Amino acid sequence: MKKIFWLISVFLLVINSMALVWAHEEIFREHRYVVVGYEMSWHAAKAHAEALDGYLVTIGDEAENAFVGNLVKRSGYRFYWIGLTDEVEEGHFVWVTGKESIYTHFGVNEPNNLSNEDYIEVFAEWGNFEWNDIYDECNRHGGHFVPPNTHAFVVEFDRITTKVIIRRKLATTWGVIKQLTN
Ligand code: MMA
Ligand code: CA
Repeated sequence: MKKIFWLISVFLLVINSMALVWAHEEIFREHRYVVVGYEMSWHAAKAHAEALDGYLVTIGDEAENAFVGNLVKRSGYRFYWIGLTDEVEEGHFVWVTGKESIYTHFGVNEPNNLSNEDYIEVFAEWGNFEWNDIYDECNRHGGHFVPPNTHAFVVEFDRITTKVIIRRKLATTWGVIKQLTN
């Protein structure tokens, strides 16, 4: 009887710890995109993306912007980092991959660099997935409150890395994942 109790406890512990990270993935134009539901600064998200052998998502046109936005929205998150910053030179936006920023999708009056905002995030609930520059923090929006568990980041992979590999890498980084689905 005691043994069963312990077995059930361990089982519940494992199930519970699996609820730490949500990750959703999908393929678009031969690239794989993974939404990682883990709240952290832009720099930390960038480092995690690179640790997975990917990079914070780069967005080259309207179709890709809509694809990424809808993927995040379906996965239930409200805000997400993309791989764009002007931290080196104010007003000069570059992608984490070094690519020049040509296509942009900033909201009206953005980027406004309010108190020196250098990192680009998207509010998935804004109609057309418009971009905003913000601080290197995932939960400080001036007077606006960002509820917990709403901020994610999107990792892009050039090659079609298999789900199994990504799952293993995510597991190595965070130990556990709750879901990896289309
Ligand atoms: C407003 C707007 C943005 C700015 C955030 C900071 C909600 O949007 O001024 O440009 O980044 O506030 O909270
Ligand atoms: Ca802004």
